[in-house]
Amino acid sequence: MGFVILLLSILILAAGVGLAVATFASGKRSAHAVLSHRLASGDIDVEEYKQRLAALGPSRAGAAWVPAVILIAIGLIGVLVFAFSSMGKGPMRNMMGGMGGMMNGGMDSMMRGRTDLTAPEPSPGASEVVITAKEFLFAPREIKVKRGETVNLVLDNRGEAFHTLTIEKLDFQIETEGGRRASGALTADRSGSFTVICSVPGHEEAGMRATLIVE
Ligand SMILES: [Cu+2]
Repeated sequence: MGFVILLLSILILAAGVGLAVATFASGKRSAHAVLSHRLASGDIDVEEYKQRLAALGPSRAGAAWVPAVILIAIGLIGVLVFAFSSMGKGPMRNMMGGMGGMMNGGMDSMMRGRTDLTAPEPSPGASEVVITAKEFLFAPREIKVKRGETVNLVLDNRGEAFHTLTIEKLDFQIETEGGRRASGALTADRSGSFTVICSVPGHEEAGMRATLIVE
């Protein structure tokens, strides 16, 4: 949009300059200019010049410049408007983009929990550990895996809402809409007890919490 305005302004500006040149050229050929020239070259004397000038009436040379001046003014204003608006655009856009990103991130995490975590694709042949999710719990509440062993964790979302199965300490998350399944390969390389939650805000507090025990 801004670019179109700039292009239009430049065209108007060019037209104005063109008209100014034409006005200047035609001014040189105007009756008044011819009279002045004839006076200067001694073709006519001052008396005759004055008589002819009076007969011609007032010069319109000034008025001839009006359209050119208007066009140039409009063109310049357009270019300036574009310059000013694009001056604010760089940082402005970044700011707006940042704000938009923040808002999107906020909205996203409201609806979808952690958006920065994923899980590797399920590993073919690995054993499956299915965890059922619904509003608002996981079942079972405790799962066990062996350290170093790859298992495919399956989130069976039997609820209505979007849920995640998130193990923050292992950077692991699978997620899915209600009524669907998601799975990912989990290889825990250290033993211990890890908290499993749904990362959608409020869901953990509502009861979507389980424990992964790595033996
Ligand atoms: Cu949830």
